[in-house]
Parts: sequence; structure tokens; C-alpha cells
Amino acid sequence: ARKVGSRKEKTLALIKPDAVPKMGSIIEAIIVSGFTITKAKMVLLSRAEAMDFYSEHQSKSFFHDLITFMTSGPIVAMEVIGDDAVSSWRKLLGPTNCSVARSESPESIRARFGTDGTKNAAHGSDSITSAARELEFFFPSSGGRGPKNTAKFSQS
Ligand code: RTP
Ligand code: MG
Repeated sequence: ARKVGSRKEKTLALIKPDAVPKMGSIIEAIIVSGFTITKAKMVLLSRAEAMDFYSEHQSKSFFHDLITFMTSGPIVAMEVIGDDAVSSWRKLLGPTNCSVARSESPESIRARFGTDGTKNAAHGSDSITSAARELEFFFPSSGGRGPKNTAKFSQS
């Protein structure tokens, strides 16, 4: 049953390159927590696509490292639906820095599966407005094709 005062929302969840080998455990944590995954795809972003996705951070000192990290391998993009999904998914994610997450929120995704302040396992939209933009980026409703995914995944 839905909690009083909560609302069904959609948000964008990303499994970042560092955590793709642990995607099974992360997807299980998402489902066990009561969310529904309604769309999913694996994508290798180009630098231009990653810079577009993270354009709000272009003036930050960590921007270059963030783009290099987010284009270092494939990611998993998911549309996630649940009660207050924008804030509840970010709560399950835990603090941005994984060391902080391990001390403040040891059950969180970033505490369990992340490495540090940049390689932090997963992403969640920070507002309803950014969720709409970010879902449109990965899962365009009409016209656009979304990330081109032209780079080849490595095949060892
Ligand atoms: P996200 O957008 O990925 O869900 O994470 P967030 O809201 O918790 O953090 P945000 O401030 O939006 O930063 C975006 C991502 O940039 C990397 N970052 N590195 N080295 C650093 O100081 C630093 N700060 C941020 C992280 O990958 C962060 O998730
Ligand atoms: Mg953010």
C-alpha cells in the first residue's frame, strides 16, 4: 500500500562503470527496496554525450575526471518507478563520497559497491525536473535516438 502523502515518481538510475561488474547485486537491491525497473539499457557514452549529460557541473574542479570516469566503460541506465522515487533512490544510494557513505549509511549502495568520491557506483536524479531531463536523455520519447552508443564494447 502506498504511504499517505507519498507519490509515484519516475527517476533515472545509472550504474556507473566501476560498478557494472556488480550490476546483479545492485539491481537486486533496487528491487528488494520496492522500486520497479521499467526501462533499462547498457550504453557506452562518448565524451560529448557525457559532457552534455553532466553540463550542470562543467565549471566544477572534478568535471574532467568525472567525464573521463563516466566514459571509461559501459554504464547501465534505468527508469525506476516508486513512491517518492527521486528522493528515495538517492537515499538508497547514500552520500556522494563512498568513504562518508561507509561511515554514515553502511547499507547504502555507495557504501557497499562504490570506491571513492568519484567512482561511486551509481547515480540518481536530484529533482523531478532533472529526472524528466535525464530520462529523456537516455530514453527519448520521440524523434531523438538517445546516446548513439557507437563505441565498441571491449571484447577480450
Ligand atoms: P550523482 O549526480 O552522480 O547522482 O551524484 P551526486 O548528486 O551525489 O553528486 P554531484 O555533486 O551531482 O556530482 C556528480 C558526480 O561527480 C563526481 N564527483 N567527484 N572528486 C570529487 O570531488 C567529486 N565530486 C563529485 C561523482 O561521481 C558524483 O557522483
Ligand atoms: Mg548529482
